[in-house]
Amino acid sequence: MRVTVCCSDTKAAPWIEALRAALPGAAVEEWRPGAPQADHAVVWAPPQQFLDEQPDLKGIFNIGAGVDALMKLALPRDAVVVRLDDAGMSVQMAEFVCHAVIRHFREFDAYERDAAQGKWGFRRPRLRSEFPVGVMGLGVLGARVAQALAAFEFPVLGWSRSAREVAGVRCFAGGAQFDNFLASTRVLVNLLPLTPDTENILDRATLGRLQPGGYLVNVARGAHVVDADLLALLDSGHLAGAALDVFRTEPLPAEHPFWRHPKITVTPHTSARTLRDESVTQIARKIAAFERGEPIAGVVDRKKGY
Ligand code: NDP
Ligand code: OXD
Repeated sequence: MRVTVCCSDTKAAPWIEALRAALPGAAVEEWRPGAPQADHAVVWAPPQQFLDEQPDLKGIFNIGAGVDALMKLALPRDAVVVRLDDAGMSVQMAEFVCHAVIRHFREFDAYERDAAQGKWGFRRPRLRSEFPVGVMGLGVLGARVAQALAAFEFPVLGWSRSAREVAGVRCFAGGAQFDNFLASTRVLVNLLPLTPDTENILDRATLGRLQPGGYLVNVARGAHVVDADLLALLDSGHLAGAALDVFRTEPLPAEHPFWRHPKITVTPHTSARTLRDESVTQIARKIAAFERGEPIAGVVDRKKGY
């Protein structure tokens, strides 16, 4: 069996070494133009040329949960596209989102500013019941995040495409229940995949329906947000702030207003990092299961785009 590795923005060598150890019977090589046809590919944002030269791939294994970059390309018709299924990311996402929500709710950002001025002052405790948190996307990451928030006793709501049940979470589904979900939400957490249906979903209309004093935590993709609409709602005071981990252009350009906005906290796409060991173990197990003809988790529905 031949496995080819093609990653932009990521060093291939450590992945190849780890995949060779996990798949001892396989020939694992970095892809170069003109390389022989492989059975499976392990990729992150590969160029179109790679896919054009590998038309008979059986499996394309993405080293991330989001497949939006891959879905923009012309893929071999019969290849099964597989994304990372947690692989150590859901606990990181839960940490990141709980930190962002609690930092805002408990006003730790304001206490940090006070401390920098040597100021000892208490703020009036806020009521959790006044900070319902709505999680968009109740998949592998969103469901874990929603449950972690519920453990801190926030009222938690969730929204997904099809109806879901998550313990401790008031679930909404589909376009028909979107407005109701938004109107019941003050802190909005985005964990949707980026697809044609969800691009620009966080615009003036959507964010404007949040309860006054709303807060946005975007940990999915930058192209979900209409940047100018978010800035306008922050400046009008309808939104109290935003924690943004993902951006339309990454790295976030130095001149982008998000860097300097007093109500925005920027982090560099770091909310849930791909962990190589966990990811290689998962991918190697899936390749072996696939070759045995067994079903595998994390297969992308190409029609839905995630
Ligand atoms: P999943 O595929 O497991 O979950 C996606 C969820 O979104 C599902 O609940 C799905 O609904 C819902 N959804 C999709 N389309 C729509 C729609 N049009 N309307 C309403 N709900 C919709 O994905 P993951 O949880 O694994 O990952 C989510 C995203 O997180 C990734 O696609 C990626 O972009 C981002 N991510 C960001 C990282 C970072 O470091 N910032 C790291 C990892 C991932 P249904 O349940 O009905 O299918
Ligand atoms: C992912 C990411 O999709 O890191 O896994 O953004």
